[in-house]
Amino acid sequence: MSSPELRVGIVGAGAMGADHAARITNRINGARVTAIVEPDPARAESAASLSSDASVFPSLEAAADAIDAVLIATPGPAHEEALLSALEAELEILCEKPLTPDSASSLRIVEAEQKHDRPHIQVGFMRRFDPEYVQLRNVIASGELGALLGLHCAHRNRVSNPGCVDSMLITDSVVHEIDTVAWLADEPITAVEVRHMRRNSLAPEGLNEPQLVLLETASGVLADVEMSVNAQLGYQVRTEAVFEKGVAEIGRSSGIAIYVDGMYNVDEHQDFRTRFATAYDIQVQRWVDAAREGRIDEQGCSAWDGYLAALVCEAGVAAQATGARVEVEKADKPAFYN
Ligand code: ISE
Repeated sequence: MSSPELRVGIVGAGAMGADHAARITNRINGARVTAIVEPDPARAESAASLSSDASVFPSLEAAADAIDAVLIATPGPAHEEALLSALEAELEILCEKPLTPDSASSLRIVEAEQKHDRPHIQVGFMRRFDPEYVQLRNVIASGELGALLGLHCAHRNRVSNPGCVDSMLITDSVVHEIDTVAWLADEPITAVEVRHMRRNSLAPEGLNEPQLVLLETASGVLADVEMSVNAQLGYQVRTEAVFEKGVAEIGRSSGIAIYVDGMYNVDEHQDFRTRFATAYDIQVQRWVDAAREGRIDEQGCSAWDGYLAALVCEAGVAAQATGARVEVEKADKPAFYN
């Protein structure tokens, strides 16, 4: 049976936290934002003003009486502290990707979670809720096109974020393909290799990209990911899946099409918040529905899957540095996550 409306605290009110505050207030049923925990007073007030029920608190502990659940949207390095304190308070948790920035801290989270009666953490890999990704996963699982052989993925950002360095192409961006490839193929990624394309001279000095990342799964499905963070053209995320009997494609530009002056123009996204707006909405709604029933959503990314993604990222960063194929450290899934 569902509990009354879920009172959600948002930790971290930067762009993503504010986006989620507006989403929960305007589009999600069964939840309201009651607390904002954010050290920057202007950001905190601005996010709190989006909901008539929200107050600003100096810490998660201080907000404890006002919330049943927490949405963590701080930068990755602050996730561990927030996750541990939310677990301690037995809150339901949606944590923006990545779970934490490295596998050692992710393992600490997984160990702390297992001290509870059931999983409480969902990691915000929102592509699992994108309708086209879901359709593709169903096609793969149905076997109607035969076995899945490989995937061609393109992940293009318009311009890189300030401070972006090579390793972040893996840990901040390809981490999405790392989660979705394992989820689509329904098996773990076992090895990673990274090559560099000819360098884009429009990338900031020192950034060596685009990169071509090869993800290999346990049964030999090979996913090639073109990762460009200065693609200029807008924001694109596309996947072509190659099967024994055919090919499936998702992520085509689908904005308004204009035919004029001998040209055919289709609107393109500029940012992941619009490209994946529907996926974010569905993800948060399903998280809320599950949390009100005292469980995590089975389609979402568990803390265990978040830990596996951290292990693959580490192999990826090592592969970037060496140019060699790097195997991913094996990890046996605890029964707690079955
Ligand atoms: C950003 O943090 C995201 O998560 C986006 O989905 C991704 O496309 C982008 O590369 C990241 O910087």
